[in-house]
Amino acid sequence: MNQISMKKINPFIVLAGCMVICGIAACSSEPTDMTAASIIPKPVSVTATGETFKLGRSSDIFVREGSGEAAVAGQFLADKLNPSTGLGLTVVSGKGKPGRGDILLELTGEDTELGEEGYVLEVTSRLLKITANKPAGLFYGIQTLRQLLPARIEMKEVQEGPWEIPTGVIRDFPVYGYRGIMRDVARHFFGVEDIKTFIDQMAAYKMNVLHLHLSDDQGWRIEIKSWPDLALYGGKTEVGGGEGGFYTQEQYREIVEYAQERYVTIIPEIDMPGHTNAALASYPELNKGGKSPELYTGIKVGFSTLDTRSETTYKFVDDVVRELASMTPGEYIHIGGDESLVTKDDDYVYFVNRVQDIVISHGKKVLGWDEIALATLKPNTVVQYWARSGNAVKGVQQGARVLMSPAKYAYLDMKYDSASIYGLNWAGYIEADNGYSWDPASLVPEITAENIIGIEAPLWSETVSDREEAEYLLFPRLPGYAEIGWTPSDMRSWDEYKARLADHGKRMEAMGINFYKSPRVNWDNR
Ligand code: IFG
Repeated sequence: MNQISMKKINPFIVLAGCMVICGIAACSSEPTDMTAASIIPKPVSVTATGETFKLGRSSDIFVREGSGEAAVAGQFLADKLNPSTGLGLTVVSGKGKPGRGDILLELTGEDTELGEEGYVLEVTSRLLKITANKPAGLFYGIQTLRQLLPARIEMKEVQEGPWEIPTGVIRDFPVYGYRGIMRDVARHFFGVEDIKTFIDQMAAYKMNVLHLHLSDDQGWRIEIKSWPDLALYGGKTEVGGGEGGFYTQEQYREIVEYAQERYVTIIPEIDMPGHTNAALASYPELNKGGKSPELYTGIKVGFSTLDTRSETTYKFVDDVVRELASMTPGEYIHIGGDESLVTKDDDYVYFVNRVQDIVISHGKKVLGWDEIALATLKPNTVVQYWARSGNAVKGVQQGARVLMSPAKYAYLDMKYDSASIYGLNWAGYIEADNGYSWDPASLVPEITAENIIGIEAPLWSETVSDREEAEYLLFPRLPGYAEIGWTPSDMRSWDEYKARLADHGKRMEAMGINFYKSPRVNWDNR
């Protein structure tokens, strides 16, 4: 056997050889394990095939000839990838075949299990393909694609490459069709740009409903042309006495359109008969006795009520609902109904029954806080469980579906702990793990999965007045609610999720989100 004698081998050659091999090894730090990617919400199934797909200068986004909806999705993707990659990706419609490094977006419509929001993401070393039945599915596949790329993809200025994605197949679709957040723009007003920024943030986590709490004791935030002083006077201030504000109908339509482009449905809430001081202060004729109260800038609740036995009140409600319905493409209008502590029970029930008929007469369905279950619910009315499960169960017994927003687990205005800078604590503290570790379908025994339309996490704004303060409470808990709404509960555990959430710290930073660095998460993932 021709043994190579060790004394003949030059040590420097051995060293050089090792460096070359290490060099190759180092450049092969390419991502090849798709199951190691930190995707939130966790997809239903991920299969890795162990190679790497590379986006490069020659990459394009292909859509089939004539598929306008796929082209819109493609442009959304290009607008998200180009600023940080500098690759100048363009959408190519119909001409030629996708080549190495291209992305293909295709509406197929054959995979019933995917429903309207599901997608399949197939990545080989040559091609990245997203297929779906409906455009929303393409949109959600794109959100997953963003999370398969390094966090720096979310930066607004050009970053160093490479832009590599592990190969494999993801099949994914949501558990609940209603995955929502509520923003209270009444206690403190948040302008159009803040709301648009938030819509982008929630859509990145596949959430699809934004409930806007547009009126309360402290402010009326939407222009109603037939009752102009509601916004002009009732919108003049806010908690703490600041300048308040309101959305003109044009601005509201702008928000609705921006949301629709991101598959987010806007649900407007006019809270009544309680929480109505701003409206009562704007129009004396709305008050029993014809005298208006002062504008209110504190944070007490339960002290106001509309005059539920006055026909002027129902003309007011009909005018407001008509104008709101005419600029709201979504199927629901939220009528509030919470904490009507100075409304007599029979007056409250009479009011809720009549207001349901008004909303339905304008072609919309009713959503309301769980107290509305004390009334006779119309067939499509949905009860939003926030405080008393007994009310929600009364709703189920009437055949209503339930929107799960249990304050103890889902109220984003609850402090993380006693040291939190913002937030309240009447429902208890909600750290990142508490907000994640619950299952809507087993929280209340009498409320089962088929009774549940979905989940919503409300951010009441008594203690937050601008985007950074709101983001401190919204994140990092929002991704957890997104996952509860999307991913089967038997696939979820805090111990596994918290490592993925930790990886999203860099992603939230790149998105400019002022998130709370919860000590329950090992953000350095070391
Ligand atoms: N409850 C009130 C909100 C707000 C909240 C703050 C509901 C439905 C307490 N009603 O939650 O207006 O004040 O945590």
